[in-house]
Amino acid sequence: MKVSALAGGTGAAKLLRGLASCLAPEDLTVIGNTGDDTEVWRLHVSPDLDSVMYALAGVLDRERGWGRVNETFHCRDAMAAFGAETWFNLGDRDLATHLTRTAALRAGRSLSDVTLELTRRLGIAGLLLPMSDDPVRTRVRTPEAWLTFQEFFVRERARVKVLDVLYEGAEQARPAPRVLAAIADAELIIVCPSNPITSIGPILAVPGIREALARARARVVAVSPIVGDAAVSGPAGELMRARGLPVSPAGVASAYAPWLDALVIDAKDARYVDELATLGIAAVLADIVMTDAHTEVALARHVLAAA
Ligand code: FO1
Repeated sequence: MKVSALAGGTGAAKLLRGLASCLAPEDLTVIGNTGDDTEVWRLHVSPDLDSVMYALAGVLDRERGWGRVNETFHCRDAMAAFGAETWFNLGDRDLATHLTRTAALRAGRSLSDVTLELTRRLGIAGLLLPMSDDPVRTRVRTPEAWLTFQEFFVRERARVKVLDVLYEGAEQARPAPRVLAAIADAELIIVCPSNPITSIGPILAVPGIREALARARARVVAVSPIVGDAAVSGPAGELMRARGLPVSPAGVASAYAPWLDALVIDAKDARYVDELATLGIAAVLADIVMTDAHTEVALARHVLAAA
């Protein structure tokens, strides 16, 4: 079955690892969020693309959920000694990714082109597509200032009040090559258990992507990143609240309602089944908290069966 998945970073990486072990490798296409992209030491970093790429290549640090396994941070420490900002931790092995990507972009190549090269060199047979080759940047408004996503998430540890979120550049952005075809030609579309506002939101903000999802012949199945009234991990709850969405599986469903066919929710959240039905969305009950390779594969099987 040809599967296309919309993905953020850490939560998505777990489900994608599970899916990759159930599908023929070339049957998985991932459309990744680039709203989190940032510049560190003049290097272009695409955190969500990298988390997905490292997960599919089997080199993601499972404990941190980002960066490479067996990582060291000698360069960061040396940069700190020179007075550089080091709140965003770039590992020594990880630096090779950002150096290669930045050099390619400066030479005029596109983000999708260099992402293809990086994934192929890491032995990934599936396709990882940035949502757009044009810059889209998520900004988070706090009482003090507008922050970049990484300032909010890493520097401030998501501990500040959120008043608003916007996707700078989205209106002018075009879907990257093959993104619309990946949605149109898929036999199943999966929305990974990622933050609906800052991981999936930027993808949906690229003109043409929402419309392609609404037109797609494949079923669209999402996995909730929310269990009960809280995010499985990260600041999804606070960000959904800031955007006026209830922090619940029903809030996730309403963010995706016009084009979503089914939402996989936690077995403990059966009370939301009827509310989802009123939105035209079928609820699928499963154990959605992934804690190890076994639960990643189990959830992936459940999602494929739901299709
Ligand atoms: N997340 C952190 O919490 N702290 C970090 O220092 C950090 C560094 C980092 C470096 C490269 C990379 O690809 C990701 C990194 N992340 C870090 C993860 C990232 O900021 C977030 O997980 C995503 O943007 C949210 O999906």
